[in-house]
Amino acid sequence: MTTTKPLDHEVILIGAGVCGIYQLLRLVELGVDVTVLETGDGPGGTWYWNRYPGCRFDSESWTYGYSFSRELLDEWHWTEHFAPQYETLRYLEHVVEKFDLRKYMQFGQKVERCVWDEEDRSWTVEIAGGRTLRCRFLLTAIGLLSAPTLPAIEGRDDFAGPSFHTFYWPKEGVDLAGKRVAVIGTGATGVQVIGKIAPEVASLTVFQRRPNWCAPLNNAPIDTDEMAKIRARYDEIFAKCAETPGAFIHGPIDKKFWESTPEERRAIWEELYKGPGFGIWLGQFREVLMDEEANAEMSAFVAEKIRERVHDPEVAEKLIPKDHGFGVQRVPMETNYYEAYNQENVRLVDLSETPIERITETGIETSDESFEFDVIVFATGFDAITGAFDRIEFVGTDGQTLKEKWADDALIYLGIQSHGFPNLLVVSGPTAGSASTNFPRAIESIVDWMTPFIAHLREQGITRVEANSDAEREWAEHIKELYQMLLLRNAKSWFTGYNENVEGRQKKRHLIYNGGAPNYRARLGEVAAEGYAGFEMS
Ligand code: NA7
Repeated sequence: MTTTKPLDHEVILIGAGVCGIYQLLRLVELGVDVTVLETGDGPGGTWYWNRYPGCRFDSESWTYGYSFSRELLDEWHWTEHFAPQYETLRYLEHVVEKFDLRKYMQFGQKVERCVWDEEDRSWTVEIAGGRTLRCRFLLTAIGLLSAPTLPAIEGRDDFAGPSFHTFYWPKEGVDLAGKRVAVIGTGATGVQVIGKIAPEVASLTVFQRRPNWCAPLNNAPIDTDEMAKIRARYDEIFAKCAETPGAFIHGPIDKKFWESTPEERRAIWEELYKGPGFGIWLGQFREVLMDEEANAEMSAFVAEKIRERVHDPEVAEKLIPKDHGFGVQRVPMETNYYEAYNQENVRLVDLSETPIERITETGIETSDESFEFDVIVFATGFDAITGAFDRIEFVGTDGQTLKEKWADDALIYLGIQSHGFPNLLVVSGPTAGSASTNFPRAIESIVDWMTPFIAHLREQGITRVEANSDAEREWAEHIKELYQMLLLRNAKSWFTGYNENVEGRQKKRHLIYNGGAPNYRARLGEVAAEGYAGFEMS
């Protein structure tokens, strides 16, 4: 099959975030003619967009950087164990400059529609503004949490002052000092914002629909000596991340929950609560995330902590989740979050008692009160994982769109390719190993698989590759089974693709690979060893 219309590029890669940057680098090394289309005005993806106060890693910084270059590891100094957004953005910009990748990137290019041309075995990519580009293979690195969602509250656009979703926090910054601020939403983002801005604003009113189980981040600075020690341990650090299910430095302990005494369990949790990052969530007994009873005991421990930290018992009770246990939704890591509620200028409004009725020109009205604000912050989350795909119209064989195909659940073999969408390769998306893990670690695994796969296609002169529908169905079954192992299957959160603000997303879906990063990696390896089983190539 020959292409009758000229191709602009062999590969178009959408997205210049953590995933796109590394995939680009490897394609350039391979000698592929590739261009990157990115909506933002610079690289960085998540770390380019989310500029809200308090935005920072929940992964240890030194586990989040790319591992492929010793030189890069040796020259970069993370200043904190959990780096703030601006430092991470600087890091990613540094990677782009160091490896001279900017010349392959086109910024301010919002992809709106991608259409498969069966005759030519190519994709036509339509960019906002009317430009189109054609390529043989289309790769997406469009982010897992890059489609922010605003709540459908009456009068949302009536507010006269500044109001924005945290994802679109103004680049030039917002001076909140002395302002009356509302924050709607208490997920990982809201919790970071609240802890950070509470001390500087005149008043902060938090509108909470459902509380989350939050735990202390326990961040600390890294000085030159400590950074040198971390550098010396990089091999050991990445080896540890390679063996844990979440690809974090924290993995489940060997001790069995039911073989330890309540006192022993408590002592372990006490230590973890004082320790850094996700240790309290992912570095403990496996059973806590799998067994209702074990989970209830752990939840009671964390509830006690909340009661200790929040002075007003009524407020403390409102901050303790009653509809789900610890760790079955994403655990927001906090700094000063619970203490913020002890400040005179901070107030919690429980929307389960007094729901928001409307947003007005001057503030927010609940069922029993009218509030005036200078700024309203929406920390209301994302149309997670598939949202970014839904916002681009991908038209595959027979005119079917990906959005239509994924209306009920995401069907995509290995999280890499969806049947009916030949030559469309997803580097980061639903059901792959990246969504539930320390992102760069999982991304490196996928890119290190994807790159030889593309090399194979080129070497063999393959111009069309499509995932087999049987392989796709089996993978979907496997993904569903993996959900059954974990309590998170019951959660109404982005882990199950649930979002009240998006039409049709009030139903649980299976968007995450819950089998652990090592198993996902092993599966990719087997598929490659079997000559890319499950992919039809011609
Ligand atoms: P999340 O974790 O999805 O949190 C969104 C929050 O917004 C959550 O507390 C929601 O309450 C709340 N929300 C959503 N819609 C409304 C309305 N209409 N009214 C009131 N409150 C609402 O998103 P985040 O940005 O915090 O975190 C996403 C990920 O980013 C995080 O996991 C990290 O990996 C990074 P709900 O719980 O649905 O009742």
